[in-house]
Amino acid sequence: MKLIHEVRAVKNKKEIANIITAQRISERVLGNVLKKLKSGVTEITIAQFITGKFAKYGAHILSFPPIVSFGKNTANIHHEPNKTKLKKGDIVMFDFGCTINHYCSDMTRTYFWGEPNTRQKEIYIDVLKAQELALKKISTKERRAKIIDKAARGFLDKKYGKKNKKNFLHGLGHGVGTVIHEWPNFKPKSDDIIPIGCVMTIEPGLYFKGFGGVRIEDMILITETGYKNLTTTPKDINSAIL
Ligand SMILES: [Mn+2]
Repeated sequence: MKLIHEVRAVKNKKEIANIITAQRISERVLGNVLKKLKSGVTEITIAQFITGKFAKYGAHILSFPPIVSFGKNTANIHHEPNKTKLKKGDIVMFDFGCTINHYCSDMTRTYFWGEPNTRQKEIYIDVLKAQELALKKISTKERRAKIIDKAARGFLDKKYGKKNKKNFLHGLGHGVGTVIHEWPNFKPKSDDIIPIGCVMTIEPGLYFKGFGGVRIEDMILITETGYKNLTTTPKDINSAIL
């Protein structure tokens, strides 16, 4: 017999359509946000702008309170938007999503306000590479959560050494449905097998206290042949430089 969380993880067409609609609205909001950014604007102003835009587009219930972080605040994965002002050279992180008919979306994008320095750029490219490695693993029909997590984490561990144990504290991703974090989970010790038809996030990150962090999060649908990426917002390094 299948356990309830296993049944719930597999989405039907209608559920997937709701998640995709929620994601498209999020992408539209992110587009609005990028135009709204200017030096001196505060995180809280942008967070309120995000909530307002979602409401305007008919998404009144969000997946979770929007995360907006500037500069070194990007190193804190639990950062709550405050009066920090955007300034040239900052890393900028947005993590938000909304619900449509109770189904959530989830996305993170990291940007640079002005040309990034060498270290910022390197971290971004490595996080993106880690995400690509995980996606590549899934495209080979790998379904063991810990092996998929390892594809991304192994690469970052190798490059950033033991310190990385402190820098990539969260799992590689989680199931998304009527709640924002649901079974299954990409984690180093997870015994989960990812079923076909479930929606997962792939969200590697690197965080350096006092410097800043980068996380790139896409939402994917696990398919028979691999996966379908439900996130369309660009994430290449050039798109990340504002
Ligand atoms: Mn997430």
